[in-house]
Amino acid sequence: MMTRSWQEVRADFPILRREVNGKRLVYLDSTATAQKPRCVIDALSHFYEHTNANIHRGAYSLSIESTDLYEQARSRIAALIHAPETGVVFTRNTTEAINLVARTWALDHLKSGDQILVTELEHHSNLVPWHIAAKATGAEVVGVRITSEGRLDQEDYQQKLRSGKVKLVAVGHISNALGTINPVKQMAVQAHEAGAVILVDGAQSVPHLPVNVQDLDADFYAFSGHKMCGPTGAGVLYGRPELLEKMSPFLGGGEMIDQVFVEHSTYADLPRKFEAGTPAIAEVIALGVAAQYLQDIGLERIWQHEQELMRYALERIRDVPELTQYGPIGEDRAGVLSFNLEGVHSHDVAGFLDEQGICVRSGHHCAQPLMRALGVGSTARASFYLYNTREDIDLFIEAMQNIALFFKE
Ligand code: 7TS
Repeated sequence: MMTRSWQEVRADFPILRREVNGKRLVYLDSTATAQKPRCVIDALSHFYEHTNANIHRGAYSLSIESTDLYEQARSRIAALIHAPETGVVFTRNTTEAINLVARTWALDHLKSGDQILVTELEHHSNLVPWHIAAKATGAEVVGVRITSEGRLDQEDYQQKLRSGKVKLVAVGHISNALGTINPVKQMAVQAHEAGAVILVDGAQSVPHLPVNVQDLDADFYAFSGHKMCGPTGAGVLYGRPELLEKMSPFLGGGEMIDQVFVEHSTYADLPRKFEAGTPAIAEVIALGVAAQYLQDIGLERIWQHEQELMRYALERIRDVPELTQYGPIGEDRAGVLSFNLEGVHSHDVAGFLDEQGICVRSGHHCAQPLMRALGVGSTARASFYLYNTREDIDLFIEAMQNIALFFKE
């Protein structure tokens, strides 16, 4: 395939042509959700215009076509993350994928005296499900500390594993609030040596860099379609098939069964055992299209582009001396820039940027333990994706300089 320029890639995203508050839209919040390319938008309407029928039930052509497209999406996701198809379960999002494990594996395996090891970097959706599971089983949730640079303290991790009580490690691959890339491959080896299974929250990794769940040796890996240019409503849980096989089902109902009697039932083979009810068919199909779109451009190339933008942003923020950035400086940092402007609340920063058509998130980023560890109430956050350009960063810096000046006067 011909290598397309980043300007051509950017042109695939219709929303980026609109204006906000009379200004060119500068979208710097892909960490919250990514914009959608034309092919994904078209896949949704094409499905409803041409194919719409429920899956896995009809003997008629439309239903067979619909089922084929849905299963093709599974193959594309499996190829994207190098997983066997039996290990790819469609969920609504990362949150549901993690809750699935917390409501099945965790309830089946944990008991009083056991520990679930999380970290201070986690998004709330990789904390709260474990709090619920701990309450139900009597297990305890323990957290790995971060260093002052915003990295996981690996000594603390190893020391906590040595308690011998840890049955599950739940860790994010990339922090949504700081962009820290955690050494999850090494952490998986150590978790396994300690007799624990490891769940990796991949919400911020799968959209941005090549991921191979088998090479990482993750037992579970969760991510959301909407952060990787797919529609909302479709996400993924990868689970090691040997583990999924032995797990209790999450939701009961149609689709996930083999035989149903009045008094009891048996369950379908993987992965359908975990897909009860009519799924988000159109969204899953469009997610498959998004996965193909990212693969055609190349995840490694997308990663390099984001790294380049991040280096440029770190260089340019020197022009705003009132700005403090959080997070590690180095190879282990994704395209996420969390910052505060001296004396100005992050919500006000976001509001002023919005007046210039610039979208950034502000607040605690669903990472309250991290905010406490950093000793800040909130931050503003700019994040970069394949459609962002140096010009976006220039406009952002210019606007930040104006905000700083405004608050000085
Ligand atoms: N895990 C991480 C690391 C995330 O960044 C997010 C969403 C989730 C889990 C939850 O994803 P969901 O699709 O189930 O909602 N992060 C953000 C964010 O940073 N700003 O808005 C949502």
